[in-house]
Amino acid sequence: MAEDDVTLFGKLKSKLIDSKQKWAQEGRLLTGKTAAHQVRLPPGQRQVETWPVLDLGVQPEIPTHAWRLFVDGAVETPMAWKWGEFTDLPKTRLTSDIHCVTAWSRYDNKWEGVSARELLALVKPKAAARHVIFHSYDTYTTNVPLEDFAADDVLLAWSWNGEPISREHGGPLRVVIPKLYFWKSAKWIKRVEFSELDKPGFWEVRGYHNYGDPWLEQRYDEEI
Ligand SMILES: Nc1nc2c(c(=O)[nH]1)N[C@H]1C(S)=C(S)[C@@H](COP(=O)(O)O)O[C@H]1N2
Ligand SMILES: [Mo]
Repeated sequence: MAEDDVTLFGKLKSKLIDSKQKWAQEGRLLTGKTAAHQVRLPPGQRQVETWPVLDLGVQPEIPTHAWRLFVDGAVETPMAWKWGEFTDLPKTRLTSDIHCVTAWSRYDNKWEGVSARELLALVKPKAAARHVIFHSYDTYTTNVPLEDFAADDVLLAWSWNGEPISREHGGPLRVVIPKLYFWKSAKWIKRVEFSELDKPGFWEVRGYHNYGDPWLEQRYDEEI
């Protein structure tokens, strides 16, 4: 880790992280049920109207003039964008549900941003690329298979329900991957890395499932 990262890590909510890690060890919230994707509410979830905030206790402030997005790794054309360049890319609007591993689900969130498909067409992953690793401004990381990133409901969003995404919810730009638990949707995204090898992220190395399908209730790592 860079020195900056170490300083930032020292400030993280270690109590909160410890207790979420303990949930994984104890298998808390598991119902033992699974549900087909046709069922809107995945097993063990409850619908909420609010939008809870979950993070590591650090909400980085990235003014758009200093903001950059890097897309690199196993791609033919690595790219970097400044804010205005990124928001000039072709836009996508999508509506999707959020399912957080802490058991809340929030329906009908309207997003605007750049679709993963658009991004893939620009950077062209190499044939050997299998995984996508998200790196965020708060040092958070999370991993998904390339085919899940390539799904047609995935986007890098700057707007939620018609407003810019607030800092606490990951603005200026966050990832949205509706079919996986929301910890896979990195807030404050800084770098999208394509990789031949998988690289389990912040929660994935702390007892959470490597894939995280809400309908299969893949909350925690089975090895624990
Ligand atoms: N960069 C970053 N992204 C993150 C997190 C984080 O701590 N840092 N938390 C994850 C978790 S556990 C969840 S549930 C969602 C929460 O997003 P929200 O605060 O907008 O509800 O963001 C995910 N993305
Ligand atoms: Mo979460």
